[in-house]
Amino acid sequence: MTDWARKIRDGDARLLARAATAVENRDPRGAELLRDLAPFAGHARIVGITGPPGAGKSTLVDGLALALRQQGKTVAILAVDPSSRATGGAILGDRIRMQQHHADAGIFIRSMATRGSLGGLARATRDLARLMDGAGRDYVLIETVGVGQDEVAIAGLAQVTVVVLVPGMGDDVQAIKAGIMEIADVFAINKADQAGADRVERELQAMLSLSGGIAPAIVRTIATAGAGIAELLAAIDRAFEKPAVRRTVAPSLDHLGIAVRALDPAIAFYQALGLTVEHRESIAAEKVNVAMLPAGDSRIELLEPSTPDSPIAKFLEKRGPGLHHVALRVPDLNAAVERLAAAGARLLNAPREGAAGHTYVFVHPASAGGVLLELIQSEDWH
Ligand SMILES: Nc1nc2c(ncn2[C@@H]2O[C@H](COP(=O)(O)OP(=O)(O)O)[C@@H](O)[C@H]2O)c(=O)[nH]1
Ligand SMILES: [Mg+2]
Repeated sequence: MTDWARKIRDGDARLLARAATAVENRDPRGAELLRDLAPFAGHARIVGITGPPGAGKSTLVDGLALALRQQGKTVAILAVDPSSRATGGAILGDRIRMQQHHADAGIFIRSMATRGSLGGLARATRDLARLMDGAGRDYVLIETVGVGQDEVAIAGLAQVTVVVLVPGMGDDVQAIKAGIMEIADVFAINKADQAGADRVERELQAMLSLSGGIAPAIVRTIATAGAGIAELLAAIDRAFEKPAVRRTVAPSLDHLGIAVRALDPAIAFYQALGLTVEHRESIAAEKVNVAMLPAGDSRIELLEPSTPDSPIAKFLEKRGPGLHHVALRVPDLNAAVERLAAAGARLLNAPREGAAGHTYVFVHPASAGGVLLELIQSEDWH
């Protein structure tokens, strides 16, 4: 782990801000940091707050952040506003609130309005959420304008999503239904101080009664007065207790293992492409020499047999050089193994500990689409 990653784990907020910029700018050091912090993923509660412009999302997020701070929780706020892409600057409201929270290192705020394409914005948001999670923030609040499909994709990063509605939306409730109603775990009817809150709630109830399934909570709030914030936070936390909630981050590609007859020429090839060797090692127990080359968020692992009876030598004999295995990092290896076993997959070993302090299992190619699959979980990954 780099010094940078260690300091961020220790809670250095200034470094975290610099790291966020590196990640947003897709600086290679940002990618390296995300890899270093990957073992700590899965801690944060990632909450999406979405709804039409002006609904009071930012005000609600501020209220939630303050309530969480009173509970001693650390918070990261990521405000995504694709609609103000053209303005070229931070969102005014967000700039004001950045000043308001400035003195509190327990609240990290980053607003993103001008990151080019929506795809880029979605990616930056995802990476920043991973950074905040890896850095140990207890809650990551992602504020997005819920209008189109891409915004829904950004909201899809969240484990629990709050959809903010306001009085006077009338038929808009129907319009919003198309995209974001399905993803709501909690509805906040904000601006409940204004006339029409009853009507929005009735329409919402009517719509939800038609849809079946587990009814999302509905909470009325007056964000500007701080009313209903505690109830909203309680509803969010309750949503995390539902079994259906994606409590854990989705698996990510840790590395691709490529069997080669000789390391050096293979390394030379990938170096010519611009990759660099992160480390080389000989693993006597597995009769293999390996070189790890980071590529973006994942890595290429070159494997060379170190003895004639090495499993890699056998692989080369049978299949020739090429893709040997795919390694996915999973947040909870035991849970993954349970699910796979229940699905009838062929596991090649019980979870066991590797040299680098991680646990892993191999899944037979017959179950994994023809390629050997390695599932990895880091020691300190909860
Ligand atoms: N009357 C009333 N105004 C509110 C409430 N919540 C937010 N506002 C105001 O609505 C405007 C938009 O709020 P903002 O949080 O920036 O909305 P966002 O665009 O959804 O982030 C601001 O002027 C807020 O002061 C509320 O509960 N009641
Ligand atoms: Mg806002």
